Parts: sequence; structure tokens; C-alpha cells
Amino acid sequence: MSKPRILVASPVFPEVIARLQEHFDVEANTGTDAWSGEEFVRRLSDKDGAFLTGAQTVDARVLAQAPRLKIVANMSVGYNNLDVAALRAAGVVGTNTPDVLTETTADFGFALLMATARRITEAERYLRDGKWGKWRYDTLVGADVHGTTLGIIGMGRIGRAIARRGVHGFGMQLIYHNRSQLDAATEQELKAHYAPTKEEVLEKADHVVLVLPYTPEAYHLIGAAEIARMKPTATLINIARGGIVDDVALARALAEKRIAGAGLDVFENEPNFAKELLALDNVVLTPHIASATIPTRLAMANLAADNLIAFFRDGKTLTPVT
Ligand code: 8YV
Repeated sequence: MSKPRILVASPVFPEVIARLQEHFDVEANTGTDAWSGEEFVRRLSDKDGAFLTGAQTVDARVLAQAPRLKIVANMSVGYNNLDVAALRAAGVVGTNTPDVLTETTADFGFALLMATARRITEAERYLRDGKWGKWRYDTLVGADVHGTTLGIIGMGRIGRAIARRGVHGFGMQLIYHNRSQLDAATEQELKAHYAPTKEEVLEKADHVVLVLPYTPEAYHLIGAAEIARMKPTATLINIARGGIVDDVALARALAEKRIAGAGLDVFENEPNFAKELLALDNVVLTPHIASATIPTRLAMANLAADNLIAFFRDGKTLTPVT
């Protein structure tokens, strides 16, 4: 019997490709850049399954051109690149990679919060640019993190992992907004205050972290009006998805010092981003790397591979989203 045909659409660990080759007839991207757009669609057209990253969109138009496709395994927890309704309608299974990246991503979220609050990248530029002169009481003074109020919008696994760092490690108070309230035991552990509206979080928090999934309702959830509700001393951290924040409105607010700073790991239309951000000192910018450690990226890739293997062997997946 011939093996199922699998497309690995983005470059990934050779050992994971080797694992897939034990089970499948694999067409793997061993180049430097992800296949996307028409090239991806063309290569997908005769495949039974696909290993994807956020770089590939699968919607009804793509599915119509992939008649053999039965499963798409996303190497990411977020799956806004998959049109779940279209997958269901076409009888194609979709999977993601939850849990394995939670702590690594939370570490990065907290690092971005710290870097933003304490102006670490700005301070390094200042030093490298030869601007370090005599000591002054107000040189590069930042915002405290310990003992302040942490606001989290989106209290899933990663949100809770960031909350634990803030509450247990930094003595922060926690206010959060989420579609549903946490169970009583978790609320008690984190001494968490549930805010029924995002506005309450924006108004009360000293540091606001966005960790919610990118659904159509979340598009530009944070724009000029929302930023205007924040304290002038507050910071805004986005490790969720770019389109959740109106970055042009944010850049304007940062230029006018309406808030103290922002830390952004994600942007609308990556790798492009609102270039006005580059002119600002009070923003820390990173290229979507919150999950980027070798053990975590390997665990994500292996989980995506496990989903493909389990599907074609048992007809079941480990972490379905459809
Ligand atoms: C990925 C991510 O690196 O898991 C997610 O949702 O945003 C990142 O961990 C990226 O999506 C590539 O697949």
C-alpha cells in the first residue's frame, strides 16, 4: 500500500522530517523560507496531509484546490491561519500545538514586560551610541514591576502562566479579563480579580499583557480609545497576534507619551509592520519569537508530527481544533 503524501510547508528540524519520512511520502521544504501563497497551494494539491506553520493560510479557496487533503497539522498554538468552519465543511481535520510552548512563551512575555518597563533595549542603544556620561538621578528611569498591578486580557494557559510569574515571583496584584471567569481554586491561587470588561483592566493595570486568541472579534480590540483609558505610566505588551492592536494608533499614543511604553512581539501582516514604530524609543520590538527556544520549537514540531502520525494510523489526533 502506498504511503500517505505529506507536505511540510515550512523549514523544520531535520530529525522531525526524518520521523515523518518513516511513515509518509514527504515533500519537505528544506529551503530558507516558508512556502506560502500560490506556491503552497500548488504543492498541496496532491497531498493527503500537511505540516504547517502560521505562514500558510488554509481556507475554502485553498481547500477547493486540495481534493485529497484530510488533515492540516499546525506547528503553533494559535490557528488563526486555519479557517475552522471551512475545514469542517470540507471534512478536513485541523490540529495545533498547545501546552508544549506555554512556559517558554510566558517566560518571553514576562521578559518583554520587564524590558519595556525598565527600558532595557533603549538603555543598550544609549550605551552603544556612546551617550553614557556622568551619573544622573533620572537617566533611563523606568517603571517598577514588583508590587504593581498586572492586567491580563486572555486568561488561557499562557495567560495563567504569566499570571503565576507576576503574582508568585513579583508580588503583583492580578486583574484579568477573559471570555469566562477562572474556576474558584485558580482565582484564589492567583488572588485574581475578574474584570467583566477589558476597559476595567486597561484602567486599573500598570502593565497590560495581551494573550488572547485572534478571532475576528479581536481585530483592533485595542485602538486609540482603549489606549486612552490606560494610565499614562502604564505599559502594553502584545504576545498574542498583531491584528489585535491598532499599531498605528499605538505608535501615535507612544509618540505623544500617552502611555509609558509598549512591548510588541507580533504585528499585523508579519514580517511587515507599522514603520512609525521604529522612530520611537519607548517601544520594544521583537520578531515573533515568544516560543523560540530549541526544546520548545522541537516539542511543537514533534507534536505536529505526532498528530499526523496518529491520524493516519488510528484515525485520531492528539490536539484537534476542528
Ligand atoms: C509560532 C505562535 O512560532 O504558537 C503560536 O501561536 O505564535 C508561535 O509560537 C508561530 O505561529 C509559527 O507557527
